[in-house]
Amino acid sequence: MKPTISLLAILGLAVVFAGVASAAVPASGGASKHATLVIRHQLRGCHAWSVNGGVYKASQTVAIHRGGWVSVTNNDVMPHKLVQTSGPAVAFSRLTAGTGMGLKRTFAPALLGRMGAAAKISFSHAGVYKFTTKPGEDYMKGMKTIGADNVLKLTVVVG
Ligand SMILES: [Cu+2]
Repeated sequence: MKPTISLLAILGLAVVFAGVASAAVPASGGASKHATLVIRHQLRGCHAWSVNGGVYKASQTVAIHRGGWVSVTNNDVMPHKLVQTSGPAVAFSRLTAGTGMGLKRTFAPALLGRMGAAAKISFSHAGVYKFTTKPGEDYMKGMKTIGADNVLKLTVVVG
């Protein structure tokens, strides 16, 4: 009987280890090198953003490999300034200043001040980073929305 009991014990341990291994994989299906976010204007809540073409929501979470990056494109009808609220220091760089409506003056890379403006946030350290945006004035008058304006939030988990 003894060998059978130890075999059962080994099988039990194997199940435990398999459980630990699967728990270590993020629900999103794993980290990637980069993620692409797009901010859009919408009637309810004024704006929302999507990750890699997914559902538009106010709050998003992405998992990124160390050394990876997140890009944010602003297609809203108002500027959005990217603001980091926690985590190690990051570097913002401009992908494009945008070509459509928006600010006539020059602006820093973290300020997405024209329609189509895009910036890249690079992550060289592991950690949990949090961002929000500070919206500016509408580019044109008469934009109607329903409900309070969404506060855009982004959590980036870098491993
Ligand atoms: Cu908006």
